[in-house]
Amino acid sequence: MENNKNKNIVIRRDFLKSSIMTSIGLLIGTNIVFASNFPKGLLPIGVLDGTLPSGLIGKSDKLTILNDRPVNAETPAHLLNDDLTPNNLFFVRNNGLPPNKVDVNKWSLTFEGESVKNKKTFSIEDLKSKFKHYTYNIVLECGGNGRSEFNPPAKGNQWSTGAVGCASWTGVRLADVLNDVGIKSDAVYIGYYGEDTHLSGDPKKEPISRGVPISKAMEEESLIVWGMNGEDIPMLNGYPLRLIFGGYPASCSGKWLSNIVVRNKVHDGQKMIGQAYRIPCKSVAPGAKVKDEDMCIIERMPVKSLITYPKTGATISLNDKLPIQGQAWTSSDHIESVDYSIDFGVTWYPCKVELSKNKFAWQRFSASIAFPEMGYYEVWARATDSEGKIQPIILPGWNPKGYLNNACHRIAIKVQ
Ligand SMILES: Nc1nc2c(c(=O)[nH]1)N[C@H]1C(S)=C(S)[C@@H](COP(=O)(O)O)O[C@H]1N2
Ligand SMILES: [Mo]
Repeated sequence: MENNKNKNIVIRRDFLKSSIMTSIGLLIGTNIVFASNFPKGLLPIGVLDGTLPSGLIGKSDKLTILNDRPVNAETPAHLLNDDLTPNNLFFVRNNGLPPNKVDVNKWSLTFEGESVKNKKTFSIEDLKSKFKHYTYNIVLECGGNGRSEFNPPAKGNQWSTGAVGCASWTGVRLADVLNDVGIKSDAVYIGYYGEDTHLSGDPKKEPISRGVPISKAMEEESLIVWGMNGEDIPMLNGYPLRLIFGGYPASCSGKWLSNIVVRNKVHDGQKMIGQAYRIPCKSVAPGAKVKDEDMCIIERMPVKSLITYPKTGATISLNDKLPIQGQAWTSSDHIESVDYSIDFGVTWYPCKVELSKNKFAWQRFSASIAFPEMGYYEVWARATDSEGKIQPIILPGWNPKGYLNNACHRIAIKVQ
């Protein structure tokens, strides 16, 4: 049965491949320029859309809701055009249920674990008064962003491109606080605990408790923050206190932060072990089953970009040039260049790329595009970072849980 089903899908794909250009062309009412350049298995995106209404506290109804228990909502690409993503548009990825009531004055953060010299607790006021404040613009991107493109599909939230945002975060350096607490020389990892509760309602179960290597914790951009874009952090994004680690999967950036453990081994909290937030240590064939011991923790996130203007599906006159804008980001020092293509990746032209305020912020790119004739086009963008790493055009390394899809973003344009 299963086999037959797969066979049908294959047959259907071939059928689609042969007739797709005509039928999609009819559907969008135009011809598809450069159709002969379509990579195998790539379908035009001009016919896809679907944003749902929303009821998220403090969040815009323009977010796309993937799940409401726990809450998971992403930002459509054209709403990520700002250098700083507004708080009400910033994506939400919850693994459990946010705390019911938060009293900022009673909130505390405790440092403990086998590699602290002495257990120590701070109020938010202590953190604010004892340590120097820093503000950095930092991108948070869920490790599963782009999962919806995996084939065979990966279970979990079917994020398209919007489990990402860049905000200005204000707080103190984690390193300053760790140095004040005093850590032993055998410390290798930190782990976080938050005040959210497990979906089951069982208070003994953690929804998530992840962390980072001590070297990452000690970086200057690694923060404990209370401010987001000059305001309190929204409830759904971790009010009143959270961690921020630039360039790592956002799952490391613990929300509703109440405890930090300093570990003498890799932290083994909820979703650090098994297959969660891990990829095969060595690449595998699509659909492969991988043993837990052959899965490695995701650390640095790959280079990526999004076209944030115009919105996919835009129409333009052949006499006009199309201005495009977008954001690109990396876990290396900075974005070196961004190129665009309007012929399905055959030829590429450079975009203008702005400098960022600090490492781990995203960088704006722009270009002005002239089209050769009327018809359906796709604009693709491809970023290269300061380590020379380039985005792949299609889904890179399939992995069982659907992480790290940094394939080029593309938008549909109709020229008439
Ligand atoms: N306490 C706690 N921290 C958490 C989570 C969570 O469910 N609980 N989700 C993590 C994951 S998987 C991601 S992608 C980011 C999402 O941050 P955001 O909701 O502010 O966008 O928070 C991380 N920190
Ligand atoms: Mo995530």
